[in-house]
Amino acid sequence: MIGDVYPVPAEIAENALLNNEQYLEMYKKSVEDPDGFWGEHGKRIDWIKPYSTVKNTSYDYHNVSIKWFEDGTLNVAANCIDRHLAERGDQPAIIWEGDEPDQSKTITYKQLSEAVNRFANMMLANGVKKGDRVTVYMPMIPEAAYAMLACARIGAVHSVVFGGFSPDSLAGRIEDCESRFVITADEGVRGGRTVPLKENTDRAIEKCGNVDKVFVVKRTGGDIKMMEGRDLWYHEEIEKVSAECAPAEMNAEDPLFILYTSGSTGQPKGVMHTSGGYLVYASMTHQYVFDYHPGEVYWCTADVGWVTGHSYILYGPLANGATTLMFEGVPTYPTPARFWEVCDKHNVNIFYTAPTAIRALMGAGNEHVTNTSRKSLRILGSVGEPINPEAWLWYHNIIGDQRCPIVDTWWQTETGGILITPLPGATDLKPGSATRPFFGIQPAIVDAEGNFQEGATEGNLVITDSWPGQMRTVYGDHERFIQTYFATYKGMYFTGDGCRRDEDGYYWITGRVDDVINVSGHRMGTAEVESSLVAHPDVSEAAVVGYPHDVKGQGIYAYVTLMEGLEPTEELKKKLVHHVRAEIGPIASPDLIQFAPGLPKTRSGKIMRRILRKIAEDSFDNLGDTSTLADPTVVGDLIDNRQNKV
Ligand code: 6R9
Repeated sequence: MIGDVYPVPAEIAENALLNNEQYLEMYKKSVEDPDGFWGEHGKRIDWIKPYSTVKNTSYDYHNVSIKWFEDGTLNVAANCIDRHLAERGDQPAIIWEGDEPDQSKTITYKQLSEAVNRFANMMLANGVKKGDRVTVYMPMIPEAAYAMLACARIGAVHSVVFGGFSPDSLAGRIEDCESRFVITADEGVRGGRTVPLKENTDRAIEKCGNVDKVFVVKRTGGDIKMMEGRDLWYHEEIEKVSAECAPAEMNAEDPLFILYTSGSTGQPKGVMHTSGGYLVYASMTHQYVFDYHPGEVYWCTADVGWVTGHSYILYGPLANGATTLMFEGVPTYPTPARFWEVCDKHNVNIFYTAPTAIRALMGAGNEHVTNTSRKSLRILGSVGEPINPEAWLWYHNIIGDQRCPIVDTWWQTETGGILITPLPGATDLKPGSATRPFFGIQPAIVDAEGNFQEGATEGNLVITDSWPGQMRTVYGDHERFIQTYFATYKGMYFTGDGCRRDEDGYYWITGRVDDVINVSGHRMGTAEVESSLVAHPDVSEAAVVGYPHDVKGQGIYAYVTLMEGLEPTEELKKKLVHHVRAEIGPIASPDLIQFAPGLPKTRSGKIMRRILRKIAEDSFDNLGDTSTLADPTVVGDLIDNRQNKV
């Protein structure tokens, strides 16, 4: 029940890697002696040249600098592949489940090794060099993993762009990191529909230019255009190169990847992660948070286009020699039983998904679940947004048959890995709480002025010291990195999340406190949607806020002021939705559009989003002070015309 505490089940406790006492002891050491703690745990991966220093970090506002294991050298791909070959060469590294239920295949560590080496040699043969940025715009097929690992093998920096993004969004990301290489597929397939990835790539390159080579993987055999001299078929090129490729020796602080993410202002930022600390942190969190035991089948349902796919489909599990399942499709295709059928088909032991998927499947009815066995499941995980206790309980009672602990893992693209989470054998669970910090993580709650709040309290979540998986900079803009994360509360990393801490020291994330909205676990900056809307010739002004949505968590609510003399029609609304989809991608589609003759503004012209948020949330009685508005009468009109939930 909501409010109950769920203790560690006896059968989990028996075999768990860590119990509560061990957690407490390790946690204490990790924060009291970070050098000693990470110096020891850094050895969990293979180094070419061992590090002699561990932590060298400064959160000083004037000089933010984050370095871990800085004189060590390693290769991330060799850690994810080569070092497992002797012991588990024939073990499945990746189990791929296609969009259609009759399509699946298994890639052993040996096969992964050959595929990645060929991929790497193909890139080298076509001019990709250490340090070059390579954009990966791929469906969820094994070649996406090969591409990322091949970059890591030769020291190229991948920038994966989610396949649901539009040509414009792709172009912006190619341009921002000056990427001269793109890896894509002819088409993707999801939920029975095709996605024109190559065509989108062509359109993106028309906009941004400067791309030398496009490597194209054949997924569907669909009709696409290949540009002579620029576009190369992967299946042809890998035949021309050897299956041996020596891993590049990389410094711990050499970049591993860039991943674009939305913030409260401006265009998406290129979050940059480096090699050594990231891999140590991803692998350690994967092992302990999911209580991973050798031989287990682990499935994270994310897309590799998001950070969860980077750290917990690819790098964490493979560094640990795990078997990781990669799913091309969607939870409801062909039926809402798909997830559980896949669990039975591949004997999945650990299952990690997002609350939005759980809520959608919850609405589809229990018979889709109860017709499957799910006996192999041991641990369940949640990520991406706060999980409401109702969804937690359904996940626990119906999916896990009350046997499986749920790890509600809080983290961000910026953090590289999980920061606040239960550990299956150590933590008593409370539905809706991400519970306690992982090793080395020092969360704190501050008020608006940055004063620490002690004990049971609520406020803004900050982290007071660095951990190895933390992002190092915003690609090409270190100042923006400092301003975004270290300027609000000087000397601390500001997460952008609100948070409550209860009397047991458990953390409850309450959601973003900035202008970022979380739609189905995906981050969207309101500013991005606004600038897309105002780019439409019919729009004079737009303001976008989030509102509570039963399945998506938050929906996108757009207030739009039209150009003088234009008629507000339903058809125009559809046009605007279509426009945003085409400009950014389907995930940015407004759910509701309200035409507003005027927006509430202060006398200095600042839009008062607080009021717009309240109206979108349907809480009209609590609008706060509206007396400072330039024209207080607009508020009445906005309330009268509030759009109904769909
Ligand atoms: C990993 C990932 C980060 C934002 C984060 C927060 C929300 C993620 C959560 C959660 C509550 C959880 N978030 N996990 N909120 N409980 N377990 O999702 O990264 O896409 O960068 O989003 O997602 O608001 O700040 P990212």
